[in-house]
Amino acid sequence: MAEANDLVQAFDNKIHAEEKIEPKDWMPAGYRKNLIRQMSQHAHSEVIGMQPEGNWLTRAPTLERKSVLLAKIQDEAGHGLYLYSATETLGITREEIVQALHDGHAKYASIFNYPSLTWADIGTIGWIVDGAAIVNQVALQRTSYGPYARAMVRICKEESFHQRQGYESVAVLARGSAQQKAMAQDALNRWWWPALMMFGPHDADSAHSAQSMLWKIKRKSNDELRQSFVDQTVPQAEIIGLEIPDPDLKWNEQRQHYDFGEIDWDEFKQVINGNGLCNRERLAQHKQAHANGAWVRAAVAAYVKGKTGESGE
Ligand code: FAQ
Repeated sequence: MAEANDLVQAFDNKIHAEEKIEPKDWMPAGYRKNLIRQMSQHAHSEVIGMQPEGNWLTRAPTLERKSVLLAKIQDEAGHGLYLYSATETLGITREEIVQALHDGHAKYASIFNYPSLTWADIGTIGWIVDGAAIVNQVALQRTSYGPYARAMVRICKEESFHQRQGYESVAVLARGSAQQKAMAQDALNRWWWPALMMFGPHDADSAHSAQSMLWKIKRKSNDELRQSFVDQTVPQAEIIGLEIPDPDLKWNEQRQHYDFGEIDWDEFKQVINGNGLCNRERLAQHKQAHANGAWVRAAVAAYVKGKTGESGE
C-alpha cells in the first residue's frame, strides 16, 4: 500500500514539476487510457485526413501545386505513423488501435467528414484546417507524456508549412478572377464552422477536459484554443479580402478578442456519431486500403522472422 502511494506521489510530483512522463514510468491506469484514446484518435485523424486532399491530386492545376499537395499528404501519413508509434509505447498494439477505428469505437476529427468539392477547398484545408490543428498542437508540445510531446514538435514544423502553402494558394485565388474569388469565398463559407468544431465541445460540456488538464495532457482548454484560432484567422481573411461567414463576428475591445456566433452543436454531434456527409465513405476507404496492405504487413513479418527468428508481428 505504502509502495502504491509512493508511485502515485512520484507521478504527481513529476506532473507538478513539468517533467515528462516516459513509457517505462509508472502512471495511473486512467492516465494511460485517456492518452491512448486521445493519441490514437489524433493518429487516425492524420491518416483519414489524407482522403479529402488525395481526392484532388490528379486534378491539381499545375505541376508545382501537385508536388506541394503530394508532399503535404505524405507528411500527414508520417504524422499518423509517429503518433501510432507513440501510442504503442503505452502498451497497445497497432492492430488493436486500427481495429478500434474500424469497429467505430475510436473517433477521428469531425472535419474530415466534409467533402472537398473544388480546388479552392484544398487551399482552404491547408489554411484553416491545418491552421486550427497547429493552434491545438502547439499547446500539445507541452503535453505531459514525453513521446507525444516530442512527436508534436516535428509535426508542428510541418503543419506550419502546410498552413502557409494553403494560405498562399487561397490568396492567389482571392486576387484572381471574380469566379476564382467566389470559389475561394465559397470554400471558406463551407469549411469555417467545421474548423471551429475541431476544438471540440465547449469546456463545460467536455467529458475529458477537467481530468486531462489536471494531468497536463491538455494544456489549454477547447474554448481557449478556439478563441486563439478565431483571433489569428480573422485578420488573415481580411488581408486577402475574404469574409468570415459569421454575422455575429465582432472585435470586442474590452475582452481584446473576437466575439463569434454559436456553433451548430447538433451538426457536430451528428458528425462525430458517424452521420456526417462522408463518414461512411471515409471509413470504407480506410478499411479497403488496410485490406489492400495486408500482403505488405505479411511480407514484413516474414522478413523479420527470417532475419531474427522472431515473429515480427
Ligand atoms: N472530432 O471531452 P472532449 C489535423 C470527441 S489533426 C471528433 O472535449 P478531448 C492534421 C472526443 O474525442 C486534427 N471527435 O474530448 C491534418 C470525445 O469522444 P470520446 C486532429 C471529437 O479529447 C490537417 C468527445 O467528443 N487533432 O487536422 C471532436 O478532451 C489537414 C468529448 O470531447 C487532434 O486530434 C472533433 N472535433 O478534446 C491532417 C489533436 N472534438 O473520445 C490532414 C489532439 C471532440 O470520449 C489534413 N486531440 N470530440 O469518444 C485533442 O486535442 C482533443 O482530443 C480534442 C477533444 C480537443 C480534439
